[in-house]
Amino acid sequence: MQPTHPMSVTLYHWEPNANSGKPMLALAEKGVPYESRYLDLLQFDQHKPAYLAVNPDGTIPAMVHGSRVLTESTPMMEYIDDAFPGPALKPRDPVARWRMRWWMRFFDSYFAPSLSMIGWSIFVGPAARQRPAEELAAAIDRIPLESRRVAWRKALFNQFTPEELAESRRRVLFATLALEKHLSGSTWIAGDTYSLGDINGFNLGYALPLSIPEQCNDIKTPYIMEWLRRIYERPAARETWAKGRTQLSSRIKLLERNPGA
Ligand SMILES: N[C@@H](CCC(=O)N[C@@H](CS)C(=O)NCC(=O)O)C(=O)O
Repeated sequence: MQPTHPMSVTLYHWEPNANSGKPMLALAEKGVPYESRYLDLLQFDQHKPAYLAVNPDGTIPAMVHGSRVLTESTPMMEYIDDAFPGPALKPRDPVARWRMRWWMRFFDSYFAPSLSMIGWSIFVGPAARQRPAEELAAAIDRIPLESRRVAWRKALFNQFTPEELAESRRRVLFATLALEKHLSGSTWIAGDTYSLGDINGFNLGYALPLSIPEQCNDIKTPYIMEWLRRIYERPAARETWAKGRTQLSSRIKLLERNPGA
């Protein structure tokens, strides 16, 4: 498809998952065509010179719109909503907008770091750990941000402490219960309208029923389950998750109402 906007959009991303999935789904909801540049996080593509020339922090996602480079997935989603035509992804009502941003702050600063620590300890670390130790040490040395170097070192060398992991699990459970309570009285994160808050929460939580099956399921969290399924049924979500290449994003199939149908 030819770009229909005056300035073309290129998105550097990994799987439709967590931070990468946020602008992917927001662009799809707005109907904005974009050039997709897939970076394999497990191959450390995000620390290679070609990408550091785009985002010197070596983190994904990054979006290039014309000559402008945008980073940070949540403000990037706000930019996408403001800069392009298409359906509004922010409610007009100030209270609903505040609520959307309240939840995005909670997702980004509390829920996501805890869930991410668990994901890095059980998926990213073991998946990337297959290579020789010297190669991994050299890969870590090339990471520009100190905070990401620490995360990688812990994941690759299995250094998350039992206390850290227990605290993350406690936070994930607390946040899941808070979300269930909220959705029991609200169709969408911001109220009556689908918004960036839903896009943010979906990217974070679409696989919760697999990550914490005892606590997130049709009996214990029926409102979360229904909310996840409603988002997955949106054409933009189908289109976005079809871009996934690994088992990470294919976990989304657990949201099919009629598996195998
Ligand atoms: N706050 C940033 C976080 C970006 C970030 O850390 N992304 C992760 C992937 S979800 C990443 O790039 N990890 C690669 C690495 O640490 O090497 C955002 O929301 O965009």
